[in-house]
Amino acid sequence: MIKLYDFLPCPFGQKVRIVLAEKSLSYELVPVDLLGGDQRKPEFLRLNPYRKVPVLLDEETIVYDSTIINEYLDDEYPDPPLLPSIESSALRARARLFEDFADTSFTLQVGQLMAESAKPEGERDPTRIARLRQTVEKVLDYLNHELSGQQFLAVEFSVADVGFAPRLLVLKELGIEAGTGRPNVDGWVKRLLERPSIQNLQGVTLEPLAGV
Ligand SMILES: N[C@@H](CCC(=O)N[C@@H](CS)C(=O)NCC(=O)O)C(=O)O
Repeated sequence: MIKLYDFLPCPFGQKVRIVLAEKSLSYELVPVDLLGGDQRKPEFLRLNPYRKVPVLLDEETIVYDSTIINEYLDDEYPDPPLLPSIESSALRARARLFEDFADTSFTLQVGQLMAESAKPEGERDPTRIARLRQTVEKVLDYLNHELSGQQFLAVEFSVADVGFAPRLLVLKELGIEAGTGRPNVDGWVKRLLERPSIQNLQGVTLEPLAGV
């Protein structure tokens, strides 16, 4: 039985839960209370010395970091595949580049915007909010360009799309209309929302891990 150590609002854990659902893999969810400091307990540090969720335990195999977990799941449970075929190295690289780009240039920035927007009015920094909003809008413009003529970022649905899904789901609540003026993003988001793995994702909320 697979175990997933996770904190439901974590967007990186959400990436892994989308992949587990896409592959119809059953698993036990082991909650890690990040707000209560569970990640610093010795028993958790034995699983992940970096003190972060998600961590996947598959029999004897321990894997951490959402990107590496999702690649492990695709290697170990290849059906349905969530990376382009092994013959298409260039397309596999494109999927990996977009997954990395989602983590480093979108998810974190949306998280910062969530954190800043959640502050009481007097403590909020409107300049920072405007800057973060502009960054997110620029990423959406770029995605709109890259999605031209294709349904998903690497032709078929893949880990690249999974990488963006968790934070795409909160944009509306932050007042950002991803699809407005971006027809390719609009179609893409609609296609993502048709997938039960994304529709039924738990923990999609602006609170309480607003800063991550
Ligand atoms: N690169 C990691 C990032 C994981 C991460 O940042 N997890 C956050 C929660 S969303 C965490 O566990 N934070 C705990 C801490 O920093 O104390 C991944 O993709 O899994």
